[in-house]
Amino acid sequence: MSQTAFDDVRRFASIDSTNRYLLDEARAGAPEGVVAVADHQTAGRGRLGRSWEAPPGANLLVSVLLRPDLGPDDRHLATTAVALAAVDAVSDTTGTALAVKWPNDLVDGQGRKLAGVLAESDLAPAAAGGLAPPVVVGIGVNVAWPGADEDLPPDLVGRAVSLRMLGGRPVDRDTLLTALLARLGGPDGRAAALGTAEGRAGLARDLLAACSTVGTRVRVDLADGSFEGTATGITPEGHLLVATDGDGTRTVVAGDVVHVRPGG
Ligand code: BT5
Repeated sequence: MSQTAFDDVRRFASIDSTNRYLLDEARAGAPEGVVAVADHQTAGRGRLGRSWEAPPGANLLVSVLLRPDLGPDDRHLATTAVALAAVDAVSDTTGTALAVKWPNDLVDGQGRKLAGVLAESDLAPAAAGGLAPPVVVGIGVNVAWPGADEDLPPDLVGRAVSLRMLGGRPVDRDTLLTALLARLGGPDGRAAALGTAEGRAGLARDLLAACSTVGTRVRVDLADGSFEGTATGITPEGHLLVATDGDGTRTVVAGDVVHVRPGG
């Protein structure tokens, strides 16, 4: 079982993207457990070419390098592991309870996004022999920015929130990072759970328990079309089950999703 410590923390005042940095390190043979954290990203990435906004010095911007023993169907659980570690870390440090909006957002009780998770893998044969393929999982957590709705670009007003706006116990970025890495690493951490069938089942169970999407009406936008229905559950691999209007239950795979929005 993996007992990675996540204690090789590399800090950057400014970098294009901590995910990009760790993917390059992974291609050069870096082991599981390297962490990259930045005060500022000049090209912070979201999914599908979208961007991640954060002014310098305000928020937690961090990526971790995993080399989990996961099949292609289970890969979404790497995102889940980091998302759940972050939910726990935010609760530990601020007392604030968050939910997971499937597939990759942490949201408050009003559905406003407090954090986003981006997993990127490189399935090419490892540069250094014998290493499992890397999955770099990055998370941006809004700690101090936005301070209020007025700070946000118009398209994010009412859709984004920060720990500062939520007003729990004040927390600094380093304290939150330490809590996150503690929840992720070690024998009982979320990363170790990726390595066993029992651990993966536990991640899927905990995702279901934390997930604000299940039980709601959703519109699922895929690259080749959209459909509506009611989200009814999460599979053991972390996929979303949606009872469609007239087309039975569909299993939605995170990698195929452009958006999951509230349905009509
Ligand atoms: C995500 O993508 O939510 C994944 C974000 C991952 C960011 C981390 S930071 C460290 C690491 N290094 C990187 O380069 N990235 C990772 P997605 O689901 O595609 O959401 C992106 C969308 O969220 C944008 O198009 C905006 O609408 C919105 N958004 C951007 N910045 C935001 C913020 N600070 N808070 C809330 N929403 C934001």
